[in-house]
Amino acid sequence: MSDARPVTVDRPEPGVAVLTIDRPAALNALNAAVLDALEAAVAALAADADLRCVIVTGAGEKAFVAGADIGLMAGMDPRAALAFAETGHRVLDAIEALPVPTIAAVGGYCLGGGCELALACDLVYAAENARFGQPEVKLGLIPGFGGTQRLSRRVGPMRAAEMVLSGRMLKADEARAVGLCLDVTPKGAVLDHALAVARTIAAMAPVAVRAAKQVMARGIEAPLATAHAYERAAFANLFATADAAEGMAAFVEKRAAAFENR
Ligand code: DAK
Repeated sequence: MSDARPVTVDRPEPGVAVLTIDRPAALNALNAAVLDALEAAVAALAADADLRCVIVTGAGEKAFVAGADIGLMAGMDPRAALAFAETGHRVLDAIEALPVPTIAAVGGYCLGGGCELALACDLVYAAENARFGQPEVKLGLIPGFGGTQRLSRRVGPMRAAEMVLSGRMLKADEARAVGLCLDVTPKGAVLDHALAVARTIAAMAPVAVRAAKQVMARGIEAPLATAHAYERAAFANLFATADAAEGMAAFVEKRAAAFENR
């Protein structure tokens, strides 16, 4: 609950980690302590071979994350702001680069740096009280943690422009309609929903899930022919893994597969 431990890491079930931004008194706003704690937690998760899926969420029902900490930013000069933006980019890039799937479980406000945090995750689910937005222009700012770029890629340039230029907040249903989130759950139920998806992912062949994530992430930034080459190579490489042999053998033998992550 306290700023002394602004990010908690739980392991509710094997292979699944839940990262909780835990600063509810400030609607989980991202200050330096939160970003540092997030960076350390993500670095530890990146090195965990037993990990299958990561969920990112915010403490309390009122907010996922209401943005970067405005009080902190109010005292910054351009140099400090650049350092802050670089830290934010580094942390969100590290989340995006995690080798396993990441899921944002969004309840309440998901604004500014919070929306950017959700955008760094592979999947986003929202409770019906979720509100998504990039309201930085109201403060005389623009998104500083990747929002001007990741948002366009996820929802298309015109919808992103509308959000970034007007600061308008989207309710959960509208966010789903534009592709900013997937399913919308009742209030308070989004973490359980994310856990169910994480459980499903965790039951799949780990080597395949990691390969699929990597190929999709690299491919989207590459020309199509290059991206197809990534896919062919990764597909072929899986035939050298025990898990692919096991998965196909289990299907042929009509039994459940027992994957070993190798
Ligand atoms: N930062 C700091 N504190 C925040 C906060 C935030 N983003 N959002 C809320 N809080 C704090 C409030 O100050 C309040 O604290 P106390 O007064 O109780 O001490 C507490 O959380 C509860 O908030 P409210 O009392 O305001 O709650 P309401 O239900 O009335 O309103 C709200 C909820 C989400 C509509 C409202 O709090 C709000 O408008 N918050 C600000 C939302 C926002 O503008 N978010 C975007 C932040 S800007 C960059 C790097 C990064 C960025 C930009 C540039 N560079 C370095 C270039 C990113 C920018 C952002 O994310």
